[in-house]
Amino acid sequence: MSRNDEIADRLEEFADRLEAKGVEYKPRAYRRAAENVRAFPGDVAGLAEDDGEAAVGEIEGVGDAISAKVVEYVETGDIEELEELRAEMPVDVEALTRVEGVGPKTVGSLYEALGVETLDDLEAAAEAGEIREVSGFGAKTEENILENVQFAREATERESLGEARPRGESVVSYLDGQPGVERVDLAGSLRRWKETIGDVDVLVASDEPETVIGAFTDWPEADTVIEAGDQKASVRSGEVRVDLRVVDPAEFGAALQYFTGSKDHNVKLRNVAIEADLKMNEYGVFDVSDVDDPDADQRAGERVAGETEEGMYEALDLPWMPPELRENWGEIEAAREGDLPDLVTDEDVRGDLHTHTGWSDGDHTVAEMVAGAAEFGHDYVAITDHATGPGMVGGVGVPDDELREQLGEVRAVADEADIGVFSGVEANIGADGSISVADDLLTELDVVVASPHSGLDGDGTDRLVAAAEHPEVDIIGHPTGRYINQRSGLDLDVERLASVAAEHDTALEVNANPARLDLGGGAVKAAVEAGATIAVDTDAHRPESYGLVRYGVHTARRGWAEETDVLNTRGVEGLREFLE
Ligand code: DGT
Ligand code: CA
Ligand code: CA
Ligand code: ZN
Repeated sequence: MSRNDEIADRLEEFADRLEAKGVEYKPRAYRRAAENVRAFPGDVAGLAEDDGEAAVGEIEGVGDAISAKVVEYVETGDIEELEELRAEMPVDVEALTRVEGVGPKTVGSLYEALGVETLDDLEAAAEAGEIREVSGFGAKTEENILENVQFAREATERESLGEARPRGESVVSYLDGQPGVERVDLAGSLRRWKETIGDVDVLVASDEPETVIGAFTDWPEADTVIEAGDQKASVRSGEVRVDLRVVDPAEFGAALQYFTGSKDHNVKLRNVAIEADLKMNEYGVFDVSDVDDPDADQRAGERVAGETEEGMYEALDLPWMPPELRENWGEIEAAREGDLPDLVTDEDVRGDLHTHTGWSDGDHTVAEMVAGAAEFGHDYVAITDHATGPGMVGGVGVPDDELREQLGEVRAVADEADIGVFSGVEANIGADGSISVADDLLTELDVVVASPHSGLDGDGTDRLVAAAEHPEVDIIGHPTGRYINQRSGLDLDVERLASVAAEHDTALEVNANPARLDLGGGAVKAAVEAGATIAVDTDAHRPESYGLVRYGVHTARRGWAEETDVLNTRGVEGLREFLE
């Protein structure tokens, strides 16, 4: 988490706590300030340190009162008024509001009526039937809470990949080049690009563990040192726990393999080793055929591998496999058969087929979004602003007549652009699977993304199947509508959806925004197996977001997608063929 995110989180907490108390208007101001601080291109904390309140107050949406609080936070590490609010109503507002349907106002009411402070309290109150007795609440709310509380509990314990990945990369680049560091790499779920991360695991190969541990605990982004030993240490950086292990360079490959996991992958591999009279662990692979008691010593037997990860797999007669595959979803069997997929890479992606401009809820013009795509290195981009329809509240959606007007602008930009520019729309999929844009307009547009934006619970298969069958729909956008750690989205029979999509030449999206990653890895695997084409798109609302595509690519890799499975690895001509 960047320092901007950290400040924004505090401002959002402020807003939540004010709202829980029933304060009007002010929460909106804090939320708006939080949003602008989060999106601010510079370092707000640095600005506060160097130039003080006045400079912070220059940020859009940040008034005098809030800029003073930002400066106070940067200087002291907390905000007195916020601490008072916490003392006044000692609720875990962040955890509680993670329960779908529970907002700050609900938190306030349940605290006043029942003394609910934590997720455990909330669950207990719902189970006891106490919530339906509170005025303004009903049995439905209570059921909803019981259904969603576990999801929220897990969410509070795990960070999103989008938060954790930059932290992990930052610590790796910091350690790389520190004295004594021979090799450094990420391990764990972060190296596997899992969509949520329990903690960040980092491995260093070194003969000077003390020096390395010292450098690690001095990492400027480390807020607190949780523990520091001879070979390992843990720090907290923002919301993320970072675990470092320092290992003997001769055993780095073994440690990297072991600590990358997943646990299920490792368990399966260890059995493969045992069958071959080998012992595999975090120190290496050892031939134990002449050893009486292989368990007596971790390094018993003759070392066959350990220095490199490739060597570890080779010792088992297996090819090295990309970390994204290591979930025991069949990769070891596939490796034995020589059937591992040749995974799509970041470099394979040639364009983005889902982007927004100021015509809907983006911040930029068509020309700016196109220029951004070109600068990112794309060969083409599709402009797909929101249509009106179910789920488009607050005037975000663009009515059909304005979309027609926009089409003129997109075509004009396309004439001037150095890259391919496709006109498009992001239509809404209604509860009955209907598409929220007139057919004759859809026909005129190059790319039609159709996405669910409302009614995002229960089973969505029929709805999305209907949309995938629509002759003008090219891509189903963020199919489940989930928000990582916030809402689980629609349940889908992915296999059925994917086979219909394949039949109708409709692609299924991997929305690369790390708040979504939708479809996720497991669903991509089912979709690809059923023959569907995948589109990896960022849903960019500003040019800086094109870079998020890597989160989508690695999610597609977790789903075994190859270059040929992904629509936007094609060149302009290949893409046109698919769209027609
Ligand atoms: P996370 O942190 O919950 O997102 O997931 P991981 O996979 O990063 O798990 P973590 O941090 O507990 O441990 C890192 C890796 O170390 C894990 O992927 C596999 C390995 N590992 C940890 N504990 C065990 C274990 O008890 N058995 C085996 N075979 N491997 C383990
Ligand atoms: Ca981990
Ligand atoms: Ca760990
Ligand atoms: Zn979108």
